[in-house]
Amino acid sequence: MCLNTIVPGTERADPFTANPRPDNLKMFKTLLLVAAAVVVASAGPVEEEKMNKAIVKLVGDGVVGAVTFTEQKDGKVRLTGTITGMPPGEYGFHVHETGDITKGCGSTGSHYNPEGKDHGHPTDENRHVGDLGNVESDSSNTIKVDIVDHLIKLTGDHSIIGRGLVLHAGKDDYGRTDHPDSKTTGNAGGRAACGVIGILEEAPSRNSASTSTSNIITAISMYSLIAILLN
Ligand SMILES: [Cu+2]
Ligand SMILES: [Zn+2]
Repeated sequence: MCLNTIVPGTERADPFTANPRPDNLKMFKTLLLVAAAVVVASAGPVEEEKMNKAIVKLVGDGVVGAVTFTEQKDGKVRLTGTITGMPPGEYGFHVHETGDITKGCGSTGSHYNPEGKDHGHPTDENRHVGDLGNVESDSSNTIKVDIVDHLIKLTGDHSIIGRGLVLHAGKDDYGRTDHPDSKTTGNAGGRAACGVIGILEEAPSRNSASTSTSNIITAISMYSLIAILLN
């Protein structure tokens, strides 16, 4: 007896080909594809991209302020804030290597310098990561901080989280004078105020970003598979 012989009444009923009404089948296929498309569309990240932020409270003798660090989409970090109590003038502003303020601003170490470079201006190639230049105090003894820097980071290499932010009592010479401290500290004088840079807001980790990417890939694969099966 031939194995291929179909005994009447035992044919497997194919839900598509067995359907006597092709209009219903077409509608069923369309609905299935629409449902799959909805899955693909909803797999994408719907949340607005959240950026990392950090904050530091600066405290000194008669000097007080707060500075917020915000990651920008171009990878740079923007510093904004207000510091009061400094007489009019320009003052060196640096990230120092440690967040140790147990002995006041003096224990925050040197300028944060992971690349072993010389002290410089923020736009110099040869500069410490922590070199943020000078900030200026106005006639009402107020410093409005608004700096965008391309070297300091809030995550990974060059992260300044947990380090110290120091406001000096003198002007930073950007490593451009003959003073013996010019190439190390910018001869910016004493430390007028400082604080430890801490996390304010965290962006979702890279892991969850790659998870949502794999969700999209899975959804698109499923959509393609369903489309192929229905044709
Ligand atoms: Cu400094
Ligand atoms: Zn420096």
